[in-house]
Amino acid sequence: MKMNRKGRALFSAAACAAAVGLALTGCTNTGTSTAADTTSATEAAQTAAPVSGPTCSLADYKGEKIDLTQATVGFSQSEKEDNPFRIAETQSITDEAAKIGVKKFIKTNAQSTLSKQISDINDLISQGAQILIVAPLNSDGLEPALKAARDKNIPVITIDRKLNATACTDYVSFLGSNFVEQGKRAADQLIAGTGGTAKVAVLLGSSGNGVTTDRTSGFVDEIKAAGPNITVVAQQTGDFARDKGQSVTEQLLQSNPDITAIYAENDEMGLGAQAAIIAAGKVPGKDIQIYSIDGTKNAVEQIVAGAYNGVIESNPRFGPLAFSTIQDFMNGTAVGQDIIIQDSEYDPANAQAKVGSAF
Ligand code: GZL
Repeated sequence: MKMNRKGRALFSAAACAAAVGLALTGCTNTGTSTAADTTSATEAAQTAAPVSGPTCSLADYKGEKIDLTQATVGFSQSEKEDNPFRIAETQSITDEAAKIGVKKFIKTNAQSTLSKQISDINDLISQGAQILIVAPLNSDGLEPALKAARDKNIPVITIDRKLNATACTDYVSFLGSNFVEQGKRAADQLIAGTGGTAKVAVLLGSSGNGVTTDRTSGFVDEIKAAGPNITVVAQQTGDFARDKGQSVTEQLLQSNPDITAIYAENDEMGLGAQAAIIAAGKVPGKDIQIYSIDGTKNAVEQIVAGAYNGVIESNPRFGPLAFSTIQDFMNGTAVGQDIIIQDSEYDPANAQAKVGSAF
């Protein structure tokens, strides 16, 4: 069977997708050798914006001063670790605990189940945790666990997703990104990359957390403000998962064959969408552009390969900042109630040079 160039590109991509389980990692989609930069990952440490808002001190919180090298620290992770964001986040916390020499470090994983996160946190408390680092699954619902910690004046540092609770009372501080800004920046990338004209499908994250709400509002509001010829033709959740991102995109492409761009609220869904685009006989990054948020190596490599169009970073490496915040807090320093990290971004112009910073 004689294939034209587009057919060859699709075939090689589909074959590659099949070979590597749709990750398309290290595969090229343009038929040219654009092997991604495989230099070792430079751990792109988080940088926080200067604290401007309210603060919280040990005295304010009514906690007791604890020496981390003599302490038991518990970490409650939310989602199952089949997403590089979660893997990198847990690794960062674990590595920093070891680097600091925490006497006892215990980590749990709620497997994306709220009831399990509540029981995990209660278990950490029963095992003697004197400080808790929590990556909340949802913005609401952790109240029973937060109360259990509060009753023992155990300080809770939240990372990653923000709780609908009271800082410096229910928890000490929130460390995380500005998710509205991430959505806005993704919209700006899409507007620039499409030349201002596109029919866009939005792959929403999981419901019940502020990350999805904010990444959606930031994106939609920026499209309204700066993309008059950009039309959002569909919004559907892919639950931050690759397989669901693929299945939802397959359906959306059938019901909206004129879609020319995808905005996925995390890279895993964006990579699932890429597989669906290939399966539909179209060329990702060209026939249908893809923009997402996180900064995983799998996605950034696809930008290098010309089969993906933009990624806004959501840096998961909270270890150093979480523990430096705890150290300051224990030394009596008033720490910010909201500590907002600054995120980088990847596009076709910089992806080759910056892929080593992806996770
Ligand atoms: C963001 C985090 C999000 C990631 C997704 O801080 O909560 O959850 O962007 C993950 O990859 O599912």
